[in-house]
Order: sequence, then C-alpha cells, then structure tokens
Amino acid sequence: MKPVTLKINGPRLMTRLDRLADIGRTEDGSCCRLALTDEDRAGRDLVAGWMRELGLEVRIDPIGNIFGLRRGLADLAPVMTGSHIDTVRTGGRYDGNLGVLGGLEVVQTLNDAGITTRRPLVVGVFTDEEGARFHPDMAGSLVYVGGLTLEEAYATRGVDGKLMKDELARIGYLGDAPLPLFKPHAFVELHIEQGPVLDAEGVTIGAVRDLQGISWQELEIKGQANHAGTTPMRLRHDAGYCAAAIGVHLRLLADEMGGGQVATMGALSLHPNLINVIAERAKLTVDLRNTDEARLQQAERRLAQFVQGLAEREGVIIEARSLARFEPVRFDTDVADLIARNAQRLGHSHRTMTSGAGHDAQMMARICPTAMIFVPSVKGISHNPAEHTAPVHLAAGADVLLHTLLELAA
Ligand code: HGY
Ligand code: MN
Ligand code: MN
Repeated sequence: MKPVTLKINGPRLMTRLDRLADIGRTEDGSCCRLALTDEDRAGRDLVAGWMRELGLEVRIDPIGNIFGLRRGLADLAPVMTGSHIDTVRTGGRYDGNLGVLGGLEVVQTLNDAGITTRRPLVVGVFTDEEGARFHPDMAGSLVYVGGLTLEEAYATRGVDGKLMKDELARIGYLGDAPLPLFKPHAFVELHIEQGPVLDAEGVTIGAVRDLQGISWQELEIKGQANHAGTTPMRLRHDAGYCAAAIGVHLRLLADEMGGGQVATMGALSLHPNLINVIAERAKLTVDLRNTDEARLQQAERRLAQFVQGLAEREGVIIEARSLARFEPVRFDTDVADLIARNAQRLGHSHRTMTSGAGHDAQMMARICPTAMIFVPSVKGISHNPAEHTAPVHLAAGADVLLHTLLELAA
C-alpha cells in the first residue's frame, strides 16, 4: 500500500493569498506594499496574526524581519522557510507572498496532522526584499547574514527621502530580537519563477541551483538648462539627451554581449522636465545582471567607458553611485536535489534552473545550506498586476515545500 502522501490544503492557501493581495491594491489591480509603508505594516500585521493563530511564537528583529517559530521535539538549529511580502509599485499577487503563505500552509498542515518535527521549523518574512523604496534589495536578509550593518541600513534614505530606521519605528516593526536570531540548519524558499522558462516548457517545479549576479547603479547627469528654441545643437549640454543615450546603450550592450546578459534603465527623472527647457539634470538607474561574474564586470566596465566618453563629448558631468552589487550565488546541491526528488515523488514534472531575479535565499545561502523551489509564471510576467500562477501549481509548490521541510527537519 503506497503511503498516503501528506498534502497541503490548496483552497486554504489561495484564501490567504487572496486576502493578503487585497492589502495595498491599486486601481490597476496591482499590489502596492512598498517596504515600511502603511500598506506593508497592514500586510505584516495580517501575517503575524496568522502566525499567532497557528500557534507560532512571533519574534521581530531590529531590521523588522518577522519570524514565526514552531517548536520541534529536539532543541536543534531550525529548518527555515520564508520570503517577503513587500512589493514593487506594480506588484503581483504571488511575488514573495507565496513563499511566506506557503510556509504558513505547511505549518497548518502539520498542525492538522498532529505532526511535530524533530527540528524546530521557522517561517520568516524578510524586510525590504524588493529594494524599490530603500536600496539595496534583499536589505533585511542581507543585514540578517551580516552583509550590511544595522547602522548602514538604518541610515538608508528611501527614494522618498525617509530614513529606514524612522519608518521601521513608525510602523512598529523595529524589533529587539537578537540579530541573527538563529543560524538555520537549512533554508528553502518557495517563489514564483517570474521568468518564462517553466511556463514555456510546461514544467511544474523548478529546483533552483543558482542565481545571477546583480549590479544596481544610480547615474546623476549635470548639464546646463537652456532655451530649447534659441540654443544651437552644438552649444548644448543636454542631460536629457545623455540619459536617453545611456538607455539606448544599455540595450545595445546587452544585445552585443548576449549570453543572458540583461540591462535595464528602470527609473528616469529630468529637471526641470519642461517642454521648452533643455534638461539641466537627469537621474537614472541601471540594473545589470549576469550569471557569470566576469561578464557582469565586463558589462559594468563597458558602460563606464561609454558614460565617460559621452560626458566628454557633451560637456556634462556624470556621477555613478552603486546601489547594490551581489555576485552570482550557487545554492546547495543536496537541498536542490531533495527538491527535485520530492517533485518526482509527488508526480510533478521538474527541472533544475537558475534564478534571474534576486531573492532572500541568496543571502541565507551565506550562512546555511539553501535552495529554492520555483513554480511557473504565466508568460513569465511579474512585477506587473498580470502576474499569474495556476492554483494547481501554487499548491504543487507548497506540497514540494512541505515534504522538503519534513525531510530536512527529520
Ligand atoms: O530585483 C529583484 O530581482 C528582486 O525582485 N528584488
Ligand atoms: Mn520576490
Ligand atoms: Mn520582486
């Protein structure tokens, strides 16, 4: 008789995902819960309430990371899962949320089955994974693993000028738990792929073995405001033209380099931003990523050379400020293999893969064996209200998470 395989409750997971998705909803259907805003607080309060309802001991650390602790039979290093619930401005329903609520669904499934694991289990909610308001991204997990000091994080100003420490205190999540609260025995993060691979191949589970390097910069261009009508082209120091030229160069650079190199100018602002004034100043962001560190450095060097030549030709000053820089990460192959084996055992198609996006798991990999479970994103769309994953895939991912955590905590 094949042993009954414990399964999570899919509809219950969907109910929590829908409930959380209602917080911070905007007219275009986005979930907008930028880190440490009132909407983020509301999401945190909801999730912490669910943790307490499930009998978890809730702890908050000084960077606002939330931990729901479930006692084990033995007092050993816990097995941890989790992700984030802060979003970008045009957030979808599943980015980050699935990893946190999938963890709570695993807890409730074990509670219902009367199962206590040998090792304690922890569900974590990391602060400011998106880095959309306060750079860098993955700030909460980066502080947790010692990659950024609390003081540096506290002194970070958001894109709106607010101080991170003030915002943590304002929303009531400047906690006093020890930092780090514990060193996990292992960490597994369930997340939507946010890319097109699983959906295009019709594969249900991704066992993520590595994650690409990330380079974020802000470029500030100082030119000269002047009259759009009277100033001959040869006399212009046009910050707007320079910003546009850099945006175009990023595309050409990625196309020329190939090999999965990606380059994005996501944010752009001009001053004074008026139709008949040559832009005096421009501010833009650059997001470069590559799975290969040497190629990522090459992309950074080539961009810097282009920017220097442009500044000289156009008679402008261009200053670059690094906002985040993370090398590619290799996850733990044993944990990734365990994920693949559980997908197989549960009858789900699966493949190993690389993560194109940054995740808290890439920081946790610095302190314990770590890997990720991906489920498909329809048409690879994410950071967009059209982000969608079929409920059957959400449940499959949570089932693989359940059995992977059970084996790691045995
Ligand atoms: O930028 C990222 O890859 C993640 O969404 N923070
Ligand atoms: Mn995410
Ligand atoms: Mn994201």
